[in-house]
Amino acid sequence: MAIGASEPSGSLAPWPCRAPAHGCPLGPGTAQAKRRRAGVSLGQKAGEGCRTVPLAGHVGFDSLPDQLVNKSVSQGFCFNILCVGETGLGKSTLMDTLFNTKFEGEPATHTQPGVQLRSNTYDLQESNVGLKLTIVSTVGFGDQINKEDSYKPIVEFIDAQFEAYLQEELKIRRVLHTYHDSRIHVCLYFIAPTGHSLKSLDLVTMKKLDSKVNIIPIIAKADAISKSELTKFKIKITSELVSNGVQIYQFPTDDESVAEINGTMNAHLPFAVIGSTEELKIGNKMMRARQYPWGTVQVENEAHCDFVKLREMLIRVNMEDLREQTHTRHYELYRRCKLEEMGFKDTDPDSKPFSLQETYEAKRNEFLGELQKKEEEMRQMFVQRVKEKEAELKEAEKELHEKFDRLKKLHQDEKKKLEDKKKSLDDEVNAFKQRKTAAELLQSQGSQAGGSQTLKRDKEKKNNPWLCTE
Ligand SMILES: Nc1nc2c(ncn2[C@@H]2O[C@H](COP(=O)(O)OP(=O)(O)O)[C@@H](O)[C@H]2O)c(=O)[nH]1
Ligand SMILES: [Mg+2]
Repeated sequence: MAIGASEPSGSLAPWPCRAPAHGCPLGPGTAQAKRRRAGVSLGQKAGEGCRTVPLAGHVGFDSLPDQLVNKSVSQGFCFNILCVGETGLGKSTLMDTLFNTKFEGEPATHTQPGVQLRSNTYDLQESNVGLKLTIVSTVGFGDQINKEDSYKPIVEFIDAQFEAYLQEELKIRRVLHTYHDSRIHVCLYFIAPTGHSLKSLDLVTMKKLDSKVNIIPIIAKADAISKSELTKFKIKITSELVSNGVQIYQFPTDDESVAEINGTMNAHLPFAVIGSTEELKIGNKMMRARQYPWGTVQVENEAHCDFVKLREMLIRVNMEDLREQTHTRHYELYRRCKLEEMGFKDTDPDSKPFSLQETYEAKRNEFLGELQKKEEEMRQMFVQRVKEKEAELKEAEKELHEKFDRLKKLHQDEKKKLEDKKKSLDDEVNAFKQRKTAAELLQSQGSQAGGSQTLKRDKEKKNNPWLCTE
């Protein structure tokens, strides 16, 4: 997407562009960056013991800054903006207005269950300078009943970008010059034009973010507030930020070329801005403006709002400082905390320098010691468990034996009882058989005796027919 160069139509003069520092080859070489980053002490150290010698003629290393400019221009730049603010405060509109284009994107709804961050990257071109611009916007911010954790996804997102950069930096084969740096360079914090005071959500969120990102607070939709109210509102916001210890980004005043304008602009914070994608014909010029039944608000008119101030400060004057502060202050803090958390230190307990190698060795030994200790503990635990299991098994075996013995005895008793019973039954059967044999014998004797008597009676009946036998 190509964007044409736009001249500031406000009264601010075009300031000289500040030289880029980190993350691009331009940084380390520029006099400005050197002065600001390394400070005097480093310069003195480097110069110690060196003799200044005059040159008899032109050598050519005075072209070094040009070489660096050419190199970084061919590589291109990247800039990442985070817009934090309630839904509908004009974040998307302001981005379109700032970059004089229409970034695609659907307007967010107020029905989000939580806060999400939506990130879009665009390639922009102005003259021969390429810019990879990432715009991250909060979706659903301020739309929930419970806003206690609304800041968390934002903090997590910023940390995730630092972590990704740190991981790239720690790689053996790192490619930082082609790496897409997604660290947030500036957070535009959109304050609702209430004219009262900051909401607690705004204070809490800014407080949580101030050590992680450069915050520029802005009063959104400034056309909704009168001039006198706006002055009071700005004072109120500033005093609330100070009393709550919220550190907002200050435009740097240590560089002579921009010290004056930056100093003046610091006093104008928070900027009151108006956004519009609508172009209206004012006089004989087309201008971005908002039209109302009672008149027209011009976005780029400094008597109407601070939009031009914001654009100049953010893009034309301090874009490189924002990038540099992100790297040297915020990322450095994240990196330090993270490495300390991992056990890395610069000095030993006696404040002697500790090399990375030594730290690694110490950490490795500590880890191995811990591993051995854990192994020993596990071994002990295993032996203990085996012993316990063995005792349990022995107990179970004993119980089984006892049960077996009991059953065996029971069985023997039963068997003995049955044998006794069988014996008595056998005896009974034998006695019965004897009685039966005796009875049969008696019966057969009886029947023989009965037969001879009948014969005798038959004979007597023949001889005496009148004899009655019954
Ligand atoms: N009055 C006024 N309305 C604005 C301004 N900027 C944006 N708007 C309007 O506010 C509404 C929401 O804007 P949008 O950019 O989608 O808000 P976002 O949800 O914060 O991205 C749109 O109707 C815009 O036209 C402004 O500066 N003043
Ligand atoms: Mg939006």
